[in-house]
Amino acid sequence: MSLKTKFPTDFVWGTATSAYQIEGAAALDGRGPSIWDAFCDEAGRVANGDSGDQACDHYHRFREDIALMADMGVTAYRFSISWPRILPDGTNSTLNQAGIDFYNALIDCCLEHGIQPWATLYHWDLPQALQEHEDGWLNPAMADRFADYAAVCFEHFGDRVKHWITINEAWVVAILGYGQGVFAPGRTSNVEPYQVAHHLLLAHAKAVDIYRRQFKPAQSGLIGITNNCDWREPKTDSQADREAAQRALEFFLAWFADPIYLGNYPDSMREYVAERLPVFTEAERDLVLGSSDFFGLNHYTTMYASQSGDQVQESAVYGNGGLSEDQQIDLSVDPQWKKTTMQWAVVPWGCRKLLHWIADRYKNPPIYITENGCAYDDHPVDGEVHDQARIDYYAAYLEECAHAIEQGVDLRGYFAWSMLDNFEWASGYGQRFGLHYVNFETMERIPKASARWFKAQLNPEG
Ligand code: GBH
Repeated sequence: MSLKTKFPTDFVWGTATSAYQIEGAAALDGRGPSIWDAFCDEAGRVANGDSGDQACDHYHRFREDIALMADMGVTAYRFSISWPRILPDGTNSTLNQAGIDFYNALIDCCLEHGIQPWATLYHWDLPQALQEHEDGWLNPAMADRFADYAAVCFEHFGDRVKHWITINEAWVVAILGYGQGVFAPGRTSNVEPYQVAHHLLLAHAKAVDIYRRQFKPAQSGLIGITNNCDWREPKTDSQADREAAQRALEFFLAWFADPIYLGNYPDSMREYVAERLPVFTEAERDLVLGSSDFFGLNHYTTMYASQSGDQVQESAVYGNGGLSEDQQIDLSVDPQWKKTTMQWAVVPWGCRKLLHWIADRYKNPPIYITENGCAYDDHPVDGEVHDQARIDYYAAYLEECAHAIEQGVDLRGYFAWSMLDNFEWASGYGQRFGLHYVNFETMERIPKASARWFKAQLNPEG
């Protein structure tokens, strides 16, 4: 029996990418630099000195890539729009027509193949001019800059794009960009992440407000935000560890989802972060509350959480799940768990538990998993890539998704990360998440065994 039969017939099946990770053509056709171009230029920031200058050259090869998606049988493609390709200096004083043309062609190509375009407006590539001259996401004015840019996208693409995602993973921007400093713009602080997060939430909400008032009446699409969350399992059955795991999830996901679904930051954060946590004005609260038509979720892995002792634990790869001293939490993994090359543990049941946690806390919202996937050390052997571990990962995670749906969770779609091997941020090209292998010298694409497996699941009749 194919996997597809375990899901509702209108379930959305897709793959996902993001602009800076695949497009390349960084200096072409009027694109302005982003904070990731600048970050890659700083010595020691990205493994191997890699950058997204060429990436997968998707800018020139999108037709081939979309044909590969169509061949898999997916019905949706989640991509992101590069803000500096549309507005090179970040402001709408200069519109880059070549950028508009590119996304028009991309969107049309999707539709010609029967693939619904799901567009993310911000997947971390802030125009460098806004960072340099306006202090980026530390500046509350970024929310208006973002809303202006979003409106340009709605105006040009909203006749065909019916699913919008405002911000990808505000947690990553705040924590990895401003807390741990391992992502652009590379700052380390225990105050700035909370300010940046506040501004990202307001940016999201302003864009949604504009969409709903000015565009939705004619375009009638849906708009939401995508947050990321790894599952946190209590390390022991003790009351302290159960509270620790709950608190860890609140600092991870409820940080962003509570204001949108419940109207404020979680109590635990207000208590533990205290005066460093911004306070919503009444007008802000009203703007943010109810500002997502669906619950976008990126999920990859699971860790145990326990109440921290005196020693704050050192990081795994991207660190300890946030500012752990603020949470008073220690994280660990079971040595039995398999790991991907990112060192992230493969724990399929964590995905089901997280889906239930969201359904319980937010009154069963419609959820789309907008990213789930894994990196392995893939290489072609006689022209084929045998990534059985990736097939096992997807099969097991999707099995847990099917269970969650059976048990009443309103999960409506699933996007595999990623369509292609690509520029994996601070890891450069050293981590391969793709369903398709990319030879970064020749730019040749090879569907991995996992892509063929997906195809078989999605086309049970062959
Ligand atoms: C996503 O972020 C991004 O949206 C995407 O661009 C990226 O390519 C993809 O994932 C793969 O990285 O070190 O064990 O504590 C992922 C967010 C946050 C997920 C940190 C894993 C750390 C696990 N990640 N989390 S651990």
